[in-house]
Amino acid sequence: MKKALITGVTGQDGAYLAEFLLKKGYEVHGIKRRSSLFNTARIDHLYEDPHLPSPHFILHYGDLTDSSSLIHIVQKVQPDEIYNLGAQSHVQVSFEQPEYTADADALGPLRLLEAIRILGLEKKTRFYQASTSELYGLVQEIPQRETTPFYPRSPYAVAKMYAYWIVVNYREAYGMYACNGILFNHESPLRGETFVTRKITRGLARIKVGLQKQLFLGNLDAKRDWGHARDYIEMQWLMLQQEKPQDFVIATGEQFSVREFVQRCATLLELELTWQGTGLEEKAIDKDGNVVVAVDPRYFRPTEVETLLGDPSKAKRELGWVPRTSFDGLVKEMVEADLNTAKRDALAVAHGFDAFTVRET
Ligand code: NDP
Ligand code: GDR
Repeated sequence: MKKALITGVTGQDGAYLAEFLLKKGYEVHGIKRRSSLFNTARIDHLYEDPHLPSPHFILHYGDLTDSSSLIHIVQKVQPDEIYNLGAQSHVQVSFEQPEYTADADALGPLRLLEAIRILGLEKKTRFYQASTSELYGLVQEIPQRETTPFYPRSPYAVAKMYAYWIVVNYREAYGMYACNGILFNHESPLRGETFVTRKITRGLARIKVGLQKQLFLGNLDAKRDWGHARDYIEMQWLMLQQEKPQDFVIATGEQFSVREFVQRCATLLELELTWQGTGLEEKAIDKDGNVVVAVDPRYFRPTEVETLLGDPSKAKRELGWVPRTSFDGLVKEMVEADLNTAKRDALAVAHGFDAFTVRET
């Protein structure tokens, strides 16, 4: 039985990947951080009683900023594959916590690669690094492919650029099987509530059932190449099953603006929005004249990535990978999931209970 170790197992991709690998028959180990509240909601359905004779899903406490915890875990697990999905993954937050972001996102992967080396596992353990389209930042070519030059535009992207190159360097220097998946934005009902897609599906669903009045957003003109996380994690696994390690762009090849994402969700929810004004004054108004979506400069970034569009042809050509979920399919799945939750919360409120709320970021 193959063993996989996933950092960031409590995140969106970690949850999908853990489930995927368990179905493939792997023994899956995940690293979770100590937190004062439970942080395993996305993987609770995979939980196995550790008292059972041979559990297939095992969690370990650790942190990407703590080498000793990583070395201990890698030594104990002796994984065939490590998927480094853990990161401070919010671009805007990285402007507020640049040093921590560099520690977790740049030095974290270095610590894992060193753990593999220190333990003499270079020939056994294959390594996947969650690289990102944010590396392209101020884009130098449209669409972006594996050979497009990088121009990172945030502390997050700069940290991920170090990670990208240290993976390439360890592959070349020590012959390690280590790859970068340069993944464009991918979303799902499990997406964190402060990323723009989930913020929109959740916010508009709550507005629909009367739990919230307005949704405040930043740059409505930003364009992204949005895919479904479920499709993208399959590619992470495929990258580690090849004869030779390589880096791949994973994207849909289609892009939409944040405004278009809002509009698609509003249409599904029958909110009948009309757009007015431009720039900071832009708003979307419903048929009763209520301002449903407004712009808040708090959500603008000091340096923005205005447009991203990926070219996944290498992945298609060499791995036979094509994304399965369309943009409309993704939006529909996210809206339906958030509408269900909003209806449940509205029912709780109607019966005098507090509905679960999330602060905006
Ligand atoms: P999430 O933010 O949903 O998950 C991040 C995970 O990393 C969480 O499990 C989090 O733990 C964990 N984590 C954060 N800091 C540390 C730390 N110091 N030590 C150990 N674990 C830590 O991200 P996604 O699942 O969306 O993304 C997965 C990876 O892919 C990330 O590296 C991200 O940067 C990258 N990526 C994501 C893309 C996307 O569109 N989703 C696109 C391209 C790259 P906790 O739950 O405790 O917070
Ligand atoms: P991104 O995702 O920065 O691309 O990083 P995010 O959803 O945060 O932003 C996408 C675009 O939407 C604009 N935007 C807003 N963003 C947020 N979060 N909140 C808002 O209110 C808002 N209004 C407009 C942003 O300015 C941006 O242009 C994600 C993360 O998952 C990274 O970890 C990953 O590497 C990249 O995708 C690929």
